[in-house]
Amino acid sequence: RLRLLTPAWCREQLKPRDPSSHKGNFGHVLVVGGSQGMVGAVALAALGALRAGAGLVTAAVPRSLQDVLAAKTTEVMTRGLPEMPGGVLSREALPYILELLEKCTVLAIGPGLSRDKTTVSLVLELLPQVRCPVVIDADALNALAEDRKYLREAEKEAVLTPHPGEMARLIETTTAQVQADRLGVATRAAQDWRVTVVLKGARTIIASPSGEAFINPTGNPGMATAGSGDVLTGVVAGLIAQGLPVPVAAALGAYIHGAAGDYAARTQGQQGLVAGDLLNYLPRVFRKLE
Ligand code: NPW
Ligand code: AMP
Ligand code: MG
Repeated sequence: RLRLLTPAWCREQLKPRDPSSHKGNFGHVLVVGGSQGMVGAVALAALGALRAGAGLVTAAVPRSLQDVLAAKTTEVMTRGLPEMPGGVLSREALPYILELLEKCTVLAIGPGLSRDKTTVSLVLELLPQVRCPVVIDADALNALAEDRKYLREAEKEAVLTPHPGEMARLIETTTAQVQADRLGVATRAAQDWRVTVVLKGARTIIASPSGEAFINPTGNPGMATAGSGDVLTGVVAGLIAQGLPVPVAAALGAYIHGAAGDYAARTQGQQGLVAGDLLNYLPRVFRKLE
């Protein structure tokens, strides 16, 4: 059951906005990520969620990064969390994140978190307690690669968005092995762990726990640039926030993210494309699908 994503399919998934709707109708995304030197990843994810139409976005980062994040993301609400020396999240952040989640529709976790040991243990302790859908990316995936209990055992509504290197860590193999059987790797992981898997890279594969898989035709090598994936994480979370089923949001998000990259490449070329450009082109993609 492999389908090619098409504009027609994407159009069917997006509903017009009720004229009397308000921001509370479009969900609240919580982004948890960041560490000293990687606050940009959180900014890109948070703005990606807003550009995908989320009603509200809160981004929570180590306390020392909060002001910089706020300055970079005008429309995003920011929170500073307990941190360790070195500007990484400490385990004391756990109750604060759980409290923030009470008001949120979806959690996106991982961009820029770092692979610090304490942060890894925070992620591993947090995930089994999350009751809303969750988009797991970047260093949150690397945390799961150190302890797969959550993937094996937990009841969850989750999207994993690994690039081939992250997927290789998760299944203890090499990037080359992942690339040699992208469809097989993605579909097996989705079924084994009962999650939606977005295996990124040229021709992204989206595999759902039910055994359905999509292949994404959009995107270009101009998107092989720092922060591209962080934008995707936000877009998928933003679509989930608006009530789309998790596998649909994952597939639609991958298509739209790639299409934004294609717009950017058409007007500015591939070479100079940066992840922030994807944010600027997202509205055009949505308009074309409206
Ligand atoms: P190789 O070498 O080919 O075996 P890492 P990261 C592979 C944050 N960022 N096709 C490839 O492996 C992130 O959010 C922050 C094939 C490559 O060497 C994370 O938290 C930014 N292989 C953190 O940085 C902007 C592929 O994976 C290795 C592949 C680390 O994330 C940047 C690299 O993966 C960044 O987003 C493909 N398509 N793609 C910021 N401004 O704050 C990847 N690989 O070691 O997990 O490092 O992805 O940079
Ligand atoms: P990350 O490595 O997490 O920053 O994610 C990179 C993003 O850019 C993913 O969404 C990839 O699918 C996309 N991307 C990277 N290289 C290509 C490529 N050659 N063709 C299409 N999309 C790409
Ligand atoms: Mg990434």
